[in-house]
Amino acid sequence: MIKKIEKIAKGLLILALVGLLIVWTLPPEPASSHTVTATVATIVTCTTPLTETVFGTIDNTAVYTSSPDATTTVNSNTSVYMRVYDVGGPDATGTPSLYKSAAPTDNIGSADASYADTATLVDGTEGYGIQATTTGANMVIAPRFLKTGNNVGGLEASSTYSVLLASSSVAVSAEVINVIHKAAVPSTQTSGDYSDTITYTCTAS
Ligand SMILES: [Ca+2]
Ligand SMILES: [Ca+2]
Repeated sequence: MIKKIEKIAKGLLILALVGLLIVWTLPPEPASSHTVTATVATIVTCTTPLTETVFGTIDNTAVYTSSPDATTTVNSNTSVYMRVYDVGGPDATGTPSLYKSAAPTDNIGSADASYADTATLVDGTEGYGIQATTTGANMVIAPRFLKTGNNVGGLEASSTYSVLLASSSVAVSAEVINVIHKAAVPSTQTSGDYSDTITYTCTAS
Protein backbone atom coordinates (compact mmCIF):
# COMPACT_ATOMS: atom_id res chain seq x y z
CA MET A 1 0.00 0.00 0.00
CA ILE A 2 2.74 2.41 1.00
CA LYS A 3 4.73 1.49 -2.11
CA LYS A 4 1.68 2.32 -4.23
CA ILE A 5 1.30 5.71 -2.58
CA GLU A 6 5.02 6.38 -3.12
CA LYS A 7 4.62 5.49 -6.77
CA ILE A 8 1.63 7.79 -7.17
CA ALA A 9 3.53 10.60 -5.37
CA LYS A 10 6.56 10.15 -7.64
CA GLY A 11 4.26 10.19 -10.66
CA LEU A 12 2.62 13.42 -9.43
CA LEU A 13 6.05 15.00 -8.79
CA ILE A 14 7.19 14.15 -12.32
CA LEU A 15 3.95 15.56 -13.71
CA ALA A 16 4.45 18.74 -11.70
CA LEU A 17 8.04 19.11 -12.91
CA VAL A 18 7.01 18.55 -16.52
CA GLY A 19 4.25 21.13 -16.07
CA LEU A 20 6.76 23.58 -14.67
CA LEU A 21 9.07 22.94 -17.62
CA ILE A 22 6.23 23.53 -20.08
CA VAL A 23 5.31 26.79 -18.36
CA TRP A 24 9.00 27.76 -18.25
CA THR A 25 9.49 27.17 -21.97
CA LEU A 26 6.24 28.79 -23.14
CA PRO A 27 7.02 31.95 -25.13
CA PRO A 28 6.12 35.19 -23.30
CA GLU A 29 3.06 37.16 -24.35
CA PRO A 30 4.18 39.42 -27.25
CA ALA A 31 5.24 42.89 -25.91
CA SER A 32 3.20 45.86 -27.14
CA SER A 33 4.35 49.43 -26.52
CA HIS A 34 4.20 52.88 -28.04
CA THR A 35 5.83 56.25 -27.35
CA VAL A 36 3.92 59.36 -26.31
CA THR A 37 5.11 62.78 -27.47
CA ALA A 38 3.93 66.36 -27.10
CA THR A 39 5.42 69.75 -27.86
CA VAL A 40 4.51 72.64 -25.57
CA ALA A 41 4.15 75.84 -27.58
CA THR A 42 6.35 78.81 -26.78
CA ILE A 43 4.27 81.48 -25.07
CA VAL A 44 5.54 85.05 -24.89
CA THR A 45 2.96 87.77 -24.44
CA CYS A 46 2.95 91.42 -23.46
CA THR A 47 -0.31 93.17 -22.75
CA THR A 48 -0.49 96.95 -22.48
CA PRO A 49 -4.11 97.99 -22.00
CA LEU A 50 -3.27 101.72 -22.15
CA THR A 51 -4.44 103.53 -25.30
CA GLU A 52 -3.38 107.07 -24.41
CA THR A 53 -1.31 108.98 -21.89
CA VAL A 54 -1.55 112.76 -21.69
CA PHE A 55 0.94 115.50 -20.76
CA GLY A 56 -1.70 118.15 -21.08
CA THR A 57 -0.47 121.70 -21.64
CA ILE A 58 3.26 122.09 -21.01
CA ASP A 59 5.68 125.01 -21.04
CA ASN A 60 9.28 125.89 -20.20
CA THR A 61 8.77 126.10 -16.43
CA ALA A 62 8.94 122.43 -15.48
CA VAL A 63 9.71 118.83 -16.37
CA TYR A 64 6.35 117.20 -17.00
CA THR A 65 5.09 113.66 -16.44
CA SER A 66 2.20 112.29 -18.49
CA SER A 67 -0.73 110.49 -16.90
CA PRO A 68 -1.34 107.62 -16.59
CA ASP A 69 1.81 105.49 -16.79
CA ALA A 70 1.89 102.56 -19.20
CA THR A 71 1.74 99.20 -17.45
CA THR A 72 2.60 96.08 -19.42
CA THR A 73 1.93 92.58 -18.13
CA VAL A 74 4.46 90.03 -19.33
CA ASN A 75 3.89 86.27 -19.50
CA SER A 76 6.28 83.69 -20.91
CA ASN A 77 7.30 80.06 -20.55
CA THR A 78 10.82 80.82 -21.76
CA SER A 79 13.21 83.76 -21.89
CA VAL A 80 11.60 87.06 -22.86
CA TYR A 81 12.89 90.29 -24.34
CA MET A 82 10.66 93.36 -24.21
CA ARG A 83 11.63 96.08 -26.67
CA VAL A 84 10.27 99.54 -27.35
CA TYR A 85 10.15 101.92 -30.30
CA ASP A 86 8.22 105.00 -31.31
CA VAL A 87 7.01 106.77 -34.45
CA GLY A 88 8.42 110.23 -33.79
CA GLY A 89 8.86 112.61 -36.69
CA PRO A 90 9.46 114.20 -39.09
CA ASP A 91 11.48 111.27 -40.46
CA ALA A 92 10.49 107.61 -40.28
CA THR A 93 13.80 106.85 -38.58
CA GLY A 94 16.37 108.88 -36.71
CA THR A 95 13.97 111.39 -35.21
CA PRO A 96 12.28 109.81 -32.18
CA SER A 97 10.14 112.55 -30.70
CA LEU A 98 6.86 114.03 -29.74
CA TYR A 99 5.98 115.44 -33.15
CA LYS A 100 3.85 118.37 -34.28
CA SER A 101 2.77 117.31 -37.76
CA ALA A 102 0.65 120.38 -38.52
CA ALA A 103 2.51 123.32 -40.06
CA PRO A 104 4.64 124.82 -38.77
CA THR A 105 6.03 121.40 -37.86
CA ASP A 106 8.30 120.93 -34.84
CA ASN A 107 9.34 118.17 -32.51
CA ILE A 108 10.43 117.47 -28.95
CA GLY A 109 13.37 115.13 -29.51
CA SER A 110 13.99 111.95 -27.53
CA ALA A 111 15.85 111.89 -25.28
CA ASP A 112 16.99 115.44 -26.21
CA ALA A 113 17.06 117.84 -29.18
CA SER A 114 19.90 115.85 -30.78
CA TYR A 115 18.31 112.43 -30.08
CA ALA A 116 20.86 111.32 -27.46
CA ASP A 117 20.10 107.89 -25.99
CA THR A 118 19.72 109.25 -22.46
CA ALA A 119 19.21 112.70 -20.95
CA THR A 120 18.59 114.49 -17.72
CA LEU A 121 15.55 116.63 -18.39
CA VAL A 122 15.76 120.22 -17.25
CA ASP A 123 13.11 122.94 -17.04
CA GLY A 124 13.16 124.91 -20.29
CA THR A 125 15.33 122.47 -22.28
CA GLU A 126 13.96 120.25 -25.04
CA GLY A 127 13.73 116.58 -24.08
CA TYR A 128 11.37 113.62 -23.96
CA GLY A 129 11.89 110.07 -22.70
CA ILE A 130 10.80 107.24 -20.49
CA GLN A 131 11.72 105.48 -17.26
CA ALA A 132 10.84 101.89 -16.45
CA THR A 133 10.36 99.93 -13.23
CA THR A 134 9.16 96.43 -12.41
CA THR A 135 7.87 94.64 -9.35
CA GLY A 136 8.55 91.30 -11.00
CA ALA A 137 11.05 88.84 -9.58
CA ASN A 138 12.62 87.96 -12.92
CA MET A 139 12.25 90.85 -15.34
CA VAL A 140 15.30 93.13 -15.36
CA ILE A 141 15.05 96.71 -16.64
CA ALA A 142 17.68 97.66 -19.23
CA PRO A 143 20.18 100.28 -17.93
CA ARG A 144 19.03 102.82 -20.53
CA PHE A 145 15.59 102.99 -18.93
CA LEU A 146 16.47 102.19 -15.31
CA LYS A 147 16.20 105.86 -14.34
CA THR A 148 14.71 107.98 -11.60
CA GLY A 149 14.04 111.66 -11.05
CA ASN A 150 14.37 113.59 -14.31
CA ASN A 151 16.77 111.11 -15.92
CA VAL A 152 15.22 109.36 -18.90
CA GLY A 153 16.08 106.87 -21.61
CA GLY A 154 15.49 107.95 -25.17
CA LEU A 155 13.26 106.19 -27.67
CA GLU A 156 14.30 105.24 -31.21
CA ALA A 157 11.96 105.54 -34.19
CA SER A 158 10.68 102.50 -36.11
CA SER A 159 10.72 98.80 -35.26
CA THR A 160 14.07 98.43 -37.03
CA TYR A 161 15.68 100.44 -34.23
CA SER A 162 13.70 99.08 -31.30
CA VAL A 163 15.59 99.20 -28.01
CA LEU A 164 15.68 96.62 -25.22
CA LEU A 165 13.56 97.83 -22.31
CA ALA A 166 13.46 94.75 -20.05
CA SER A 167 14.28 91.06 -20.19
CA SER A 168 14.27 87.77 -18.32
CA SER A 169 16.32 84.64 -18.97
CA VAL A 170 13.62 82.47 -17.39
CA ALA A 171 9.85 82.12 -17.63
CA VAL A 172 7.79 84.88 -16.03
CA SER A 173 4.23 84.86 -14.78
CA ALA A 174 2.26 88.10 -14.94
CA GLU A 175 5.19 90.39 -14.15
CA VAL A 176 4.39 94.07 -14.66
CA ILE A 177 6.60 96.69 -16.31
CA ASN A 178 5.65 100.27 -15.47
CA VAL A 179 6.72 103.03 -17.87
CA ILE A 180 6.75 106.72 -16.90
CA HIS A 181 6.84 109.35 -19.69
CA LYS A 182 8.57 112.71 -19.16
CA ALA A 183 9.04 115.80 -21.31
CA ALA A 184 10.39 119.35 -21.13
CA VAL A 185 10.38 122.20 -23.66
CA PRO A 186 12.17 125.54 -24.13
CA SER A 187 10.27 128.82 -24.37
CA THR A 188 10.92 128.74 -28.14
CA GLN A 189 9.11 125.42 -28.69
CA THR A 190 6.42 125.99 -31.34
CA SER A 191 2.98 126.08 -29.75
CA GLY A 192 0.41 123.50 -30.76
CA ASP A 193 -0.36 119.79 -30.46
CA TYR A 194 2.35 117.14 -30.43
CA SER A 195 1.92 113.38 -30.39
CA ASP A 196 3.85 110.13 -30.59
CA THR A 197 3.00 106.43 -30.68
CA ILE A 198 5.02 104.01 -28.56
CA THR A 199 5.00 100.28 -29.27
CA TYR A 200 6.24 97.44 -27.07
CA THR A 201 7.19 94.04 -28.45
CA CYS A 202 7.98 90.84 -26.59
CA THR A 203 9.89 87.92 -28.08
CA ALA A 204 11.70 84.85 -26.78
CA SER A 205 15.05 86.00 -28.16
CA1 LIG B 1 13.23 119.56 -31.81
CA1 LIG C 1 19.15 107.99 -29.92
